[in-house]
Amino acid sequence: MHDRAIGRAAFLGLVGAGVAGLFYGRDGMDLVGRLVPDGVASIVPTGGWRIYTIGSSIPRLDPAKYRLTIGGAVRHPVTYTLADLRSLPRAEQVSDFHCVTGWSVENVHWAGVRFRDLLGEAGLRHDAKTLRFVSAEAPYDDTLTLPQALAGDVLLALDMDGKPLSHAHGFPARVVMPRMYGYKGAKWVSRIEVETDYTRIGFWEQRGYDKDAWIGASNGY
Ligand SMILES: Nc1nc2c(c(=O)[nH]1)N[C@H]1C(S)=C(S)[C@@H](COP(=O)(O)O)O[C@H]1N2
Ligand SMILES: [Mo]
Repeated sequence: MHDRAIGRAAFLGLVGAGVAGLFYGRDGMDLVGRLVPDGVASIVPTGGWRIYTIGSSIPRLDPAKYRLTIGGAVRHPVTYTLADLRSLPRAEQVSDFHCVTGWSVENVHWAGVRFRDLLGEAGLRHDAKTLRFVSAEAPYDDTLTLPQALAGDVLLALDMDGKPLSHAHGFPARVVMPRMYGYKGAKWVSRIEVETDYTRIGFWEQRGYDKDAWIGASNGY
């Protein structure tokens, strides 16, 4: 396990040097998670996370101006406000989170919207095959197939551990796919493009990572 983790870290260095921004403690919550003594840190719900962004600072989306657009192979393109998203049926789950570089956070409590409910109003065209999640943090994006996105443990998360997502963790919306590595889950999602093929690959996949990022069965495992 250990040398595999090192191998993956080396791989990350090889393909992504200078691209991945890694921040510790820039966000209030994460700072708390790291400053409290060890015994207490284990009960701080955000403990263990590393905050990733491809830019030089954490995007701060204005909740009043935020819009999520759904377009592409749909019958009716839709634009949702944050209040619209919060009025959709609410789903909750507890799942573990794994980054491909070797760190994990167990028992993350997510709440948000299942893609079945999110896509209902737009309506998928018969030729729809994939969902491309476009982050407000350009050019970050990633794609899930419809069967992957519509699975019962996948959601567009709005809350983490009982509170709205922090800016660092992707406020106001991020994709959660717990059976795949974390890079499949775009933070700061502002657009869902429904596509008719599975040829476009996401930000990290363009840099060498697997498109189907199954935990334990991809990226060299
Ligand atoms: N927009 C955006 N989404 C992103 C990333 C990123 O850099 N930018 N990093 C991904 C990776 S590799 C991981 S492991 C998780 C990390 O989530 P966290 O920053 O909330 O810990 O976010 C994913 N989503
Ligand atoms: Mo990651």
